[in-house]
Amino acid sequence: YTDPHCIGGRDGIVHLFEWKWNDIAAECERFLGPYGFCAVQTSPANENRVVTNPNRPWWERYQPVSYKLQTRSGSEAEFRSMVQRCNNAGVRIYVDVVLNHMTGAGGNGHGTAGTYYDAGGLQFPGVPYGPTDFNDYSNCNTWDLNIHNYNNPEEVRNCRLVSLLDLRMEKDYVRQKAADFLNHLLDLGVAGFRVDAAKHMWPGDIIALFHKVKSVTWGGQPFVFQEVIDQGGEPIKAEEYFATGRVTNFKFGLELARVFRRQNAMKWLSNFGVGWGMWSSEKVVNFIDNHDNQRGHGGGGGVLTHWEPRPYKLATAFMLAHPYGMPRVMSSFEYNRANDYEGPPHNGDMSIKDVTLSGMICNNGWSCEHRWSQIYNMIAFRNMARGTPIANWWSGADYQIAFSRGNKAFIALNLEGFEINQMLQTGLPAGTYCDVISGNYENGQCTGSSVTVGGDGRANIRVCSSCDDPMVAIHVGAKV
Ligand code: AAO
Repeated sequence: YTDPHCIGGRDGIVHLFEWKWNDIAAECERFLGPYGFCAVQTSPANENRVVTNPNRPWWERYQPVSYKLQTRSGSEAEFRSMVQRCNNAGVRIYVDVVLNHMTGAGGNGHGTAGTYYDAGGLQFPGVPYGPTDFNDYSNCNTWDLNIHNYNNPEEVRNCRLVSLLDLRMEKDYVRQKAADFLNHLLDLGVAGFRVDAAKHMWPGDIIALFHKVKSVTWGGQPFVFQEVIDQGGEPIKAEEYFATGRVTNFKFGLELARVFRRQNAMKWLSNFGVGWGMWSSEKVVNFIDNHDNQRGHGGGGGVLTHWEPRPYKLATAFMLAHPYGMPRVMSSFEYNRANDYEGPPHNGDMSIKDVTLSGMICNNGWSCEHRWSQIYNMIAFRNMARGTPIANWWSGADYQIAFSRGNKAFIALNLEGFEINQMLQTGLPAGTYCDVISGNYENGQCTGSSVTVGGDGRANIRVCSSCDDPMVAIHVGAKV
């Protein structure tokens, strides 16, 4: 379950948070395929509760009503077409799947596909699930059936996460319904899954569930990365989930936030990865921020986000330049930061707004960090550097580092109050290379600055200090 099924040496996921299926399909064709992204993580695809208080928060998508593929992102037909168009563009689709629970407790109504549910009576006829399909006082011992103590693994797995009705995944019937849902997505051509709230399911139940799950249409197990928030300090460990794939590495963004906020010297990054107490490279999906912690949910606080563009771009560039793990780039929408619930840009009828473009820039309230040149150019850097180790590590001062990826790519980053102006070994063949941070490589030319590497692999590397993007990155795919 750890193979991401990337096509053609690509690496790198972009989470197109709350995007509509038609917009994702277009983005695969016009941008993600040409710029070398491996895959898209989508928002949950199955029917969810329509929450009106607050009005249509982003988090309503984490309250399943059924496994019908009809949400504010689009219909099953649109989903199917997206998967086909993205696969044809060489871009894989990973779906965020919510298997741990159904809606929050209490109330009834109709979901985004019009299916009736009664959360008070534990009835979800669209699946169907009934009262015996949920955990209850027989195995959850808290007074209100909610999780209160993360130091008690039984409670975390058998009780309700923020009152969300907790499915009894020990039942074969429940596993089968979840597996049927995943198999349907696989039939439509998806390559993998982000498993929401995996920490709240027993590892053994997830293994049994995946025994019922088929291969991807072109063969091989689906790619699985499980959301397990393990930042140390709790008894549930991410490694309990390795049998069914990778885990989301929540240590990664926290550590890099400290470095790029100048709270921990950049030079210590020389052994970043396993050397920093993180899991092995093929077991992690890494990210600077995610849809929860960028707005204070899910262990939020402390991470860098697009609201702090300067350190955010540095941290993202470091993530993409570094060989450790599989990286995921967040692509956000703008919202009022006082309202952590605020949903995606919407029209008067609460339908989600289209993603529109002016050149490379997204409009209509979509932030599109993945279209920032400093980020997409580093995706190309990463693809070029694939399979090569870190070499030529240099650190001048506490907050000045440089390294190469074999003889394919080289990056230097500076957070000191003075420039880097230094002859450094880049590892690259002689030639002139575009700095892909200050500009692009277009029609054989650099639109930004360039770096000239001599026959001995050395180059005069200059990195500004008080500028917007104090880093320089070059690679063999952008040689003039
Ligand atoms: C909404 C309302 C609720 C209401 C509920 C039901 O907000 O008030 O009760 O509906 O009506 C999202 C939103 C929720 C929303 C939910 C359903 O974030 O606000 O609830 O949709 O609509 C835990 C889980 C983790 C989860 C995270 C949010 O372990 O799985 O909470 N993330 C996923 C999704 C997320 C989604 C769901 C799950 C549910 O990504 O978008 O929720 O499908 C500790 C624990 C973590 C725990 C956090 C948060 O973290 O370790 O496991 O995450 O607490 O409670 C330090 C520690 C760190 C700790 C952190 C915070 O940083 O190092 O470990 O402090 O204490």
